[in-house]
Amino acid sequence: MQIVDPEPIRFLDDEGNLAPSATASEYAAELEHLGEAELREWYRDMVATRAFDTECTHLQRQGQLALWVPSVGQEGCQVGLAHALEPQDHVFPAYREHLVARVRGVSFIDVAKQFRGLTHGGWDVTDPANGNFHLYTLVLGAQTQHATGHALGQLLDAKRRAGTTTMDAGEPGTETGEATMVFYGDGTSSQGDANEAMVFAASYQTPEVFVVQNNRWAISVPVERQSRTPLYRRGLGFGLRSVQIDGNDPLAAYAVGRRFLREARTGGGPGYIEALTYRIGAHTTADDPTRYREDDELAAWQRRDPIARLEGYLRSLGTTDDFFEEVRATADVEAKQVRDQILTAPKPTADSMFAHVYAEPHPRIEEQSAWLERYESSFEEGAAE
Ligand SMILES: Cc1ncc(C[n+]2csc(CCOP(=O)(O)OP(=O)(O)O)c2C)c(N)n1
Ligand SMILES: [Mg+2]
Repeated sequence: MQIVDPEPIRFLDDEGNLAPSATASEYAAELEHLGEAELREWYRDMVATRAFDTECTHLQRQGQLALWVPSVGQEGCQVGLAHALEPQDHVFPAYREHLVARVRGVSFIDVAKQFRGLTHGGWDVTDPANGNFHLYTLVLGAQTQHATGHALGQLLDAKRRAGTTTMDAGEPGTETGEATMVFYGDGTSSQGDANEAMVFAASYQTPEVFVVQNNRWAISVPVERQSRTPLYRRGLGFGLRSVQIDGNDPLAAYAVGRRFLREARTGGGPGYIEALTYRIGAHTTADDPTRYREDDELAAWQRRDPIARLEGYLRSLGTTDDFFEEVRATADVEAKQVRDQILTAPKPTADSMFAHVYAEPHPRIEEQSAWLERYESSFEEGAAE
């Protein structure tokens, strides 16, 4: 059977001209309240993240970070989706969502610290200042399970508030007022975890939005190897509302993200967004993409840079050079601050690794902590042989 895929949803063309696809019209109302001032802040987020990201790559090359995971090229979908979230929503990232972290309130320095081994667990997810932005997850797909579990909890809480205690599968319609968004990649879509998370999401109609940033590569494996069909059709197969968007168009990401999140919060069940984008840089600083990618492919995507695209749109609205220059200069200062701060940031004490294992004191943990203290002090001068 021949299935014809609809055109990916987009509002802006590669130059940033307003040129909505036919598939975009049903989402256009989501953009009506947006003004130039807000779009300028999105632009600032994108440029600041790219400057930070580039600085971290340099820091790694200079031996100051153990590893870095670049997000260059993927700022378009990230900025639109990040701004589509409401403060009460929760976000479960993979490891490349630096811009989403910024918008949710996690500082760049906290993101960078993980890659210098200065923290045993990233930022404090219980601190509301961190915007319900959960920890980076390097075990591919594990975060999809955490997200669906969390969304099930949001659903149960709402049911309890409404006086219901049953948890029947397949019952849409519970207003939760909050949603969960989970990010993962095209390669991760093949993990069992990611597929199981969708089964539970569909069965229980969780208030959740799955976001697959299809950046065309899973390290050296092209997306064609992961799936014979476009990835959004996998979401459809599980019974999720699923669409494909132009992932370098911030407006498309915002419009679809906002609609899907609202539907999730108001009892409409889970959705699935496949954002077509591209990883311009290496997979991580431990990777050399020139060994498996063609220069032409890279060049074609460089011409579709999401930052240049939003710049084009802002210029068409009347934003002038002085704004863009100020944003770039401020981003450079911010990136330089991260460099200065990370080089002098204190190391955590070794026993801080025990601090958050349990909420309350625990004899096994106390025993291990005491052992570590004895072991460490055995290196002190004058310690017994
Ligand atoms: C369970 C598991 N298997 C394998 C790896 C090694 N690994 C790390 S990233 C990666 C590719 C992921 O590709 P994708 O999901 O497309 O995300 P991207 O890195 O492109 O954003 C692999 C195989 C891992 N971290 N976890
Ligand atoms: Mg990928």
